[in-house]
Amino acid sequence: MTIAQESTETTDVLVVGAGFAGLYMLHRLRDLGFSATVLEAGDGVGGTWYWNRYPGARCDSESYYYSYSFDEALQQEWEWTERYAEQSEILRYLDHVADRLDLRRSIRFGRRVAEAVLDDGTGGWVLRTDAGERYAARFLVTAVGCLSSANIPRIPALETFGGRWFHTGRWPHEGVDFTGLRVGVVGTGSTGIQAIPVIAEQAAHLTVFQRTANYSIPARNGPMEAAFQREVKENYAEIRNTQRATINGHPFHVSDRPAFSVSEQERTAIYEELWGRGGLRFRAAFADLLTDKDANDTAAEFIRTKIRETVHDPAVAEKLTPRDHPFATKRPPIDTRYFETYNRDNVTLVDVRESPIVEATPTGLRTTSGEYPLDCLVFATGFDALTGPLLNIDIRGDGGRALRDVWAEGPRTYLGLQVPGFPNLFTITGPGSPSVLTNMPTAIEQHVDWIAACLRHLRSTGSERIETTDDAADAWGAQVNAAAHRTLLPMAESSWYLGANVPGKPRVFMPYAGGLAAYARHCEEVAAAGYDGFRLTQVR
Ligand code: NA7
Repeated sequence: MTIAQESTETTDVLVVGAGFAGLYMLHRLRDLGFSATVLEAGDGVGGTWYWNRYPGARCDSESYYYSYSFDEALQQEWEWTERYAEQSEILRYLDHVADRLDLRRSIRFGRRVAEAVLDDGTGGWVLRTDAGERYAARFLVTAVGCLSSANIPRIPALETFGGRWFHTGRWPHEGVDFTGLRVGVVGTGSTGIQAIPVIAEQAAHLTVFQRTANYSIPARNGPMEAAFQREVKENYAEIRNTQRATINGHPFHVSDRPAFSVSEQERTAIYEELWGRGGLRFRAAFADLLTDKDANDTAAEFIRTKIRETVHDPAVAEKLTPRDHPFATKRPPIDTRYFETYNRDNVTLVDVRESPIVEATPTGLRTTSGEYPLDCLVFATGFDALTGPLLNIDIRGDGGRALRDVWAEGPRTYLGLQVPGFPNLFTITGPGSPSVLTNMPTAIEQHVDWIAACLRHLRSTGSERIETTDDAADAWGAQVNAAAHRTLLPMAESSWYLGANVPGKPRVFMPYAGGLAAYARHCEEVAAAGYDGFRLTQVR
């Protein structure tokens, strides 16, 4: 054994991360008879749902389909309690899965991977944690999530701020009591929109620092009705098939009628009906909302009217009205009484595009329009999405080349699954795959199943190395770019899909916008053609 030194734990496969992706990957690997270890930075399973414990944290996809589909008994026995599960319920679910499948014995908790180096001699991977422990395996699978690297704004003099500050994605496990406090929230993305109404109810005063006004649809959360739960369970096979057959991995299809195929009156009635039902289905109202700007304008204007109707102060309503990007070209949030929150006496909205944040002070935040006194600050400022979680690890491939250098101009992958020059490394929901444009568990299951089948193929053909080629990655990159430009998505210039939220990050549209079903078909064809675009090397 040359991959490992004596103190190195060695397995066939190493998986980094024990969220939805890592847990299922481990289960599939075990099923296939591979030895595998999962390295997880947290002290428990859950990934996203382990770290994001901020007030109001819940999933924007409905609970009955934001879940695993691979285990019929699991989906029959688990009882969701709400239409949208809150963070603690999803964490309970993942804990249950880990116990049920006896996964914990292969997971090393509290291990943050700092470095992953391809051993040129053996062709395997050697990982080092930040505590200096070493792990080795022939194959490495990253299951690090797309939204796990916190984006903390560089506010001058933040270290002088006398109160506590938090990022929503690293929320203290013991919670935060805002009673009697003057709280500032920076950010009005999906997270801020969930947290703001809840914090406003507890805090003495809440000041919201908004950079970009956002479209948001009411979630209409509520308890999971027993009859609906029964109906879902009876029809799970069909529901899962629909999820796999759609663009976003949801159990409903985007309408095939264009927005202007109906009269204005009918269109408004359709929007009203979907607004009343709540949730992400609103985006599926018409076929062309994401491809035709005029069609999109009809949905955008409908939402703007709702904002004006809801928010009593016209000046505040105007600030909350999104105008700089088409509807759903940034991740569309859903909410519970978000716009209504601005009618409260204890809530102030500050537009930081109009009056930018200048610096933190010992007693608050100063913008160009003055100082706002605060006892604590909440950064709902999102993530260094997709590439951040991978680049936080110093990944070195062939010839010691660093992924950070290889991706200096933006990510380059084949299918979001592999990177040329990084053999035997698979990236679950990596950049270039549909990932964040979908219901994540559905995209994760598709990737894990594909990787598992690939590893089985390598074993059965006596192959010890798989590596994608430059040509395949270039061709795929062109397809990712073309798919994005067939939509309006690139029009949102400040979107994290483009990396625009992180100063200095290259502007490249990262997820594959051609739809999950088409993507999965393509991956199947690649495998069926003998792993077209990959080079497989047999054992010598
Ligand atoms: P998002 O969607 O990236 O939202 C972050 C918000 O924070 C957004 O309003 C940003 O404004 C704002 N932001 C970021 N940096 C700053 C600075 N420096 N100053 C002021 N405002 C800032 O992250 P979320 O956590 O809300 O959602 C991420 C995903 O998590 C979501 O899609 C769900 O899947 C769950 P901007 O729009 O960039 O102008």
